[in-house]
Amino acid sequence: MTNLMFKLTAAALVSTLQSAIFATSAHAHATFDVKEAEVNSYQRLAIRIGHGCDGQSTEKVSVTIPEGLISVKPMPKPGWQLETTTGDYAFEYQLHGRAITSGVTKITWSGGELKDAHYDEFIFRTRFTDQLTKGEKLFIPIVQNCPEGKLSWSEIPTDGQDPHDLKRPAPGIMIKASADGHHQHTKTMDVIKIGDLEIMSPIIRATPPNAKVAAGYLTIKNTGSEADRLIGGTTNFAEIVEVHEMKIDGEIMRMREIEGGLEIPAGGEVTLKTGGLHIMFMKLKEQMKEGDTHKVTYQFEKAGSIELDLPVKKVERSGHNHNN
Ligand SMILES: [Cu+2]
Repeated sequence: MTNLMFKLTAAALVSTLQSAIFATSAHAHATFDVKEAEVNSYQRLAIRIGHGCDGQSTEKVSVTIPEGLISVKPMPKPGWQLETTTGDYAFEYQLHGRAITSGVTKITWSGGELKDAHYDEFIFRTRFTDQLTKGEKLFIPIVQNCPEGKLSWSEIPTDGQDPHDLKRPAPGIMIKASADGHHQHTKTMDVIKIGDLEIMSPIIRATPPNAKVAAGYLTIKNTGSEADRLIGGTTNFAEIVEVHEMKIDGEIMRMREIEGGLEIPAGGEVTLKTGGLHIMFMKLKEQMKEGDTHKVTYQFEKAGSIELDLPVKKVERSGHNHNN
């Protein structure tokens, strides 16, 4: 279960990292005014730039918006040119009954002058979706440009890394559950057994027309005494079926195949869900329409293969528990 270990370690490092930031706040890094945010809520975030690059003025500040933040609106700043880049999200979000599939992915304020001796804030508003993992820190990379050179606040502690080694940490925001607490999805699905494994709530996520990929989610419990691995699958509606994880790579949130498959530890349970581990159906041959079912064969290293009839569902993000 490398991925979960990574997350736990990263979470453990965060508090240390936090104190490191405070300890050196005299040489303030690029930080946010806000330290935590609830999912399914709008938040105003101010990027605080505490110094220039080696005495030089800052003339450009840009922020890369990670997956899971939508409805991004930057605040214009007198004396600075504002520019946004938009792009497709990896996932589809539901907001007020509408599907949101793209939006601002990068904001740049440029052409101004913030002297090394001065301090300023760069502000944007965004919605934190419940695709974000609660209890973990979301890192938001920021790049600060000066006439000669730049500072890239994009380092993220990885498994086993001492956060004190990070010279340029990406500022992070702790993700909290929404106060109404209604978004937990109930696990009342039928349990499908294969060997020592129990599969629950396997679904395919509905896609917009012409989508090239679709995601699949499920929970796998291992009641045996040996670890097993989900190594892939096959289906008629997509050419490739892979098990993916999400990782921040430099400044970009990327997904990639888990090499060697996803471990289901003995006595453990692994949930593939939005924003994290997922099955990726690639080179889709048809649209995944809500209400349809499709046959998919999942393959485990020890338990073998199992063919399932998977329902296509719209994955809601409204924060309430629809009859899922
Ligand atoms: Cu993927």
